[in-house]
Amino acid sequence: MTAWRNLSLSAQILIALIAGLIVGLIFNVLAPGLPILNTINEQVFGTIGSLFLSALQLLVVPLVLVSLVVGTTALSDPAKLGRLGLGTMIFYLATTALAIVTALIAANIIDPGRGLTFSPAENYEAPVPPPVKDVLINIIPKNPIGALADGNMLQIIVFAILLGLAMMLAGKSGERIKAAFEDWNHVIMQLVNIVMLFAPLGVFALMASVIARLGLESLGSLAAYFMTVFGVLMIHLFITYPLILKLFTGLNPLTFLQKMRPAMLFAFSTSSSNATIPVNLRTAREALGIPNQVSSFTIPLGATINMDGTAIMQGVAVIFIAQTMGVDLTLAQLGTVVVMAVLASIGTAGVPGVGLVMLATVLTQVGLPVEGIAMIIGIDRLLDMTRTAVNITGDAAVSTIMAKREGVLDVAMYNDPAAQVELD
Ligand code: DAS
Repeated sequence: MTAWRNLSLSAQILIALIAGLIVGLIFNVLAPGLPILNTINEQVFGTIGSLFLSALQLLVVPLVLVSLVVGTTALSDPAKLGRLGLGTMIFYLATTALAIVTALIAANIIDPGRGLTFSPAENYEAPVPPPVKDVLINIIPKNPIGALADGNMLQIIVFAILLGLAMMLAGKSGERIKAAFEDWNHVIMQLVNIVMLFAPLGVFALMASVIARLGLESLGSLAAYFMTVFGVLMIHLFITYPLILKLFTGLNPLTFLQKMRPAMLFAFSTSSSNATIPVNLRTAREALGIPNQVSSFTIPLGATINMDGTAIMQGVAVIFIAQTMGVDLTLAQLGTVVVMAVLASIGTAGVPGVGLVMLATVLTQVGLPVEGIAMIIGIDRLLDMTRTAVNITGDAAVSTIMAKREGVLDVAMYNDPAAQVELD
């Protein structure tokens, strides 16, 4: 037991994933001759998996409300709304939107969910999407408490943003409430960590349950999903970021990627943008030539509002889950996915697994059942490590662009191969 406890959460989840695959395959092969296995699968694995998915959903409303209020107050802080602040936010939101559009296009071309039929309940009915007019009219909640109770995510997001803006206009009272929300945000992050402690058990049960039900062919679709997300993450990392760096700074983007390696590795190992802030700050100041006056604002802000890698996973996951349920998302629904992923990433702090919690938000908004997460949760940790590395690289790329545009980038240091960060 102590050996297990000494393992990192990523290692525990990886072992749970492999165990779930093996047990699921055994059940899938033996169940026809041993019907009792179906009962065990549904009653035991199904129940544990549903409990874990419910725990993930439990986090969504408090996480979105609190982290978005905190995110909005940070964004609307007058001191930060100068040219640097506005420029940084525009670049962060634009790169995230570009990331998810790339993901949606790639997923629609590759069709990773093709051939896999997954329905959370036998009598699953694909929801009829509300017309765009209704979505827009209903975006402002008549009753914010009702929006929270119903988990109406777009209305919660609008309410959180308005509340955050109001706090910035409310002087001392706003300051006190903002401080309270910042405390709540810290508590909610601990709640995410508590739920993540059960991730190995949840991943094992969900993988065993899905593989027992869907068999080997589902592994093909899961591999297609994994490779689609991974492929778009690589496009964003090695094509999109170098292109925007070259376009907006004229600097050699290969130098940037080479100097980002320690921070990328740290983010990959921790699956946490927040934990990587110190390393990313050191990389900005000691290797990329970004002065403290810029990096001390752009890097922590990016760790919170800029999650390009997460948006990529959410874009592919929504298309994958819709495909396995035979749902063709309309253009309006795809637009909602882009808006939801960009808005949802604004407040969400960078801690392990938070992208999957936010995926529940996006799925709910386009009428897809959260149970679809059961198919992809097993391999999500591997993708979380990769997308966190992409998230923090995006933060450093925009920071480099902003420092160059402000005319304060130390170009000599940027081009100096000896200027590196060594992870001690
Ligand atoms: N692990 C999150 C981060 O730290 C990303 C995610 O969960 O998608 O950026």
